[in-house]
Amino acid sequence: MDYNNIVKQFNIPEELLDISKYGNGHINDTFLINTDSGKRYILQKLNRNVFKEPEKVMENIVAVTEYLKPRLSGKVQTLNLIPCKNGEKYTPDENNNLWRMYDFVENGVSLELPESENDFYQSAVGFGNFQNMLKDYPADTLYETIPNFHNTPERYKAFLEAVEKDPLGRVKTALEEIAFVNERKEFYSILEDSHKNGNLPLKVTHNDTKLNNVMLDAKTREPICVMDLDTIMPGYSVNDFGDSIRFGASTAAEDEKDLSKVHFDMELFKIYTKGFLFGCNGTLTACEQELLPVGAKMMTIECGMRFLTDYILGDTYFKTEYPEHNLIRCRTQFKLVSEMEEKWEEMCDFIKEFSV
Ligand code: ADP
Ligand code: GN1
Ligand code: MG
Repeated sequence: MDYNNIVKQFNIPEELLDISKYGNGHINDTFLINTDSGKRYILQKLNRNVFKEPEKVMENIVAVTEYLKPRLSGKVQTLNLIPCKNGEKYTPDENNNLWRMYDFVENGVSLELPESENDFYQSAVGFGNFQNMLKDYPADTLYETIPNFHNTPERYKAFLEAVEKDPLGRVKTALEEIAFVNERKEFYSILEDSHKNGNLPLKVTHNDTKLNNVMLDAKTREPICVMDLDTIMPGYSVNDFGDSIRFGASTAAEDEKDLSKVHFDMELFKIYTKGFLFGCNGTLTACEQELLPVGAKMMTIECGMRFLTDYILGDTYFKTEYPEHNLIRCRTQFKLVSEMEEKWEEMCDFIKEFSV
């Protein structure tokens, strides 16, 4: 790949010094760019298989980041997209891959697991504040760039189709996991039903609130930038809460093979709740608050279901490092779901107590 030529398409005064793979995202190809002035940039190859309409993804990102810029306070930043010299938001390469560039957010850390309870609390403040800053943004002006992204009943349908198709004969290696998903099918429509009944509002949501998608200040550990804005779309706030719990309130990595190390940590759940509600600054409705535990379990089982679906279909969506990677990932999610079910009352009681 002629990275020099790609970098030359962007409107920056510097020359490329070196380029290296960066981060742990499952979707795009991310690179860190060092330049001759010392200024650093992020260069990303957009995943065209995941983002079928990249123009719309970029329009959402531009619209939201431009909206946020005048509303930022303190050290909080938003992603800053670097346009191409021809004014476009991304540039194609000779294989028709699309590349975009951002300023590198300096002096921060992006974590795979919280290093302290405070890290997790601060990530919650960051994502809650993000929601708060966007509370008046008209949700219906954003494109739905991945249709039904967190529509769990639709995800369940896709899962059933994959099991039915079984193109690689992998179903027989995941029977227990498949049963786990089927046993919980009544659960999947709770949020969609609540929305249809007029209770759960559609808002502007991030939809991918993993810990590694928020940058914390390297020194103070306060949130400085919510990143990975590809999935900004209308959605449910409880899912933004839930996806963070799924990833961060676990005692182990998302792809830990030893399930005895994987636990849902109630303390981390409580800490995240406090930080998120603080960051949201009163913007959540009573219904949204009550459904926070449902959001946590929904995102965890949905993500497990998505990993399992991808495993069955041959790992065409998430990046994987070995053939069972998605199966291993789905197992950690289901272990967390089981423990959430065991601690369900405590989760709900805490939310109730904390809300009054
Ligand atoms: P993916 O969609 O593949 O997850 P991300 O946009 O999340 O891609 O980028 C992957 C990782 O790269 C992030 O988790 C974060 O650690 C890092 N990253 C992304 N954008 C920036 C940025 N502008 N500045 C610093 N780090 C970034
Ligand atoms: C993907 O892009 P990344 O790695 O931040 C995925 C999320 C999943 C997550 C699981 C666009 O997030 O929905 O929850 O992996 N993003 C997309 O780790 O599908
Ligand atoms: Mg990411």
